[in-house]
Amino acid sequence: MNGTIQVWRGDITTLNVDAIVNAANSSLLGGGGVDGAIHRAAGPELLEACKKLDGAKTGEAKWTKGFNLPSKYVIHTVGLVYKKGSSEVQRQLAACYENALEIAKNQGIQSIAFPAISTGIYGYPAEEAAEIAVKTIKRKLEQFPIRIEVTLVAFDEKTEQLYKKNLEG
Ligand code: AR6
Repeated sequence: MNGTIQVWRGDITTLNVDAIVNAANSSLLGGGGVDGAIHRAAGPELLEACKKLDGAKTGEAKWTKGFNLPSKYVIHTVGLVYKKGSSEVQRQLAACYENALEIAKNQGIQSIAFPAISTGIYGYPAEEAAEIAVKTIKRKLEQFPIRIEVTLVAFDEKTEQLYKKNLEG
């Protein structure tokens, strides 16, 4: 694996990394949850930059600068609204992590922090989402051309424990 994966609990908007990932919706024009927190902390210039992105589909990722955030970039990815029994959901959630890391590779980003995409308002079960996040990031880092430090940001203790369990296993 070319890089490291660590777990950190707290507010992603405070992290001093090259890029933080935003769990956005397809409009890429802001919302609640971590999306709202990122827009508040980055300031109004972020919304202006997002307006130029022309939205994104589920699983896609697009980037902007971080403006007033400590991080240089924000990588906006669109999670999925969880549907029980859909075989698409695992693939779509994995695509969020893969496409965000693809941008990191192309932009020469050396440190990136992810929130637990889709596990809030979009309702993806935390256990399964943590497993997919860890598996997908590990697989992607096997082929990564440069070293990258990945931080999995947990906003609550349950998510923190799930990440730790999956990283050990
Ligand atoms: N730092 C880190 N993690 C956070 C923060 C924060 N400041 N705030 C919330 N989380 P959610 P989704 C966690 O709902 O499920 C928005 O309206 C939260 O505890 O933010 O992908 C968008 O515009 C949870 O674990 O995103 C979309 O419409 C995780 O971040 C929709 O919500 C994701 O929760 C996306 O829903």
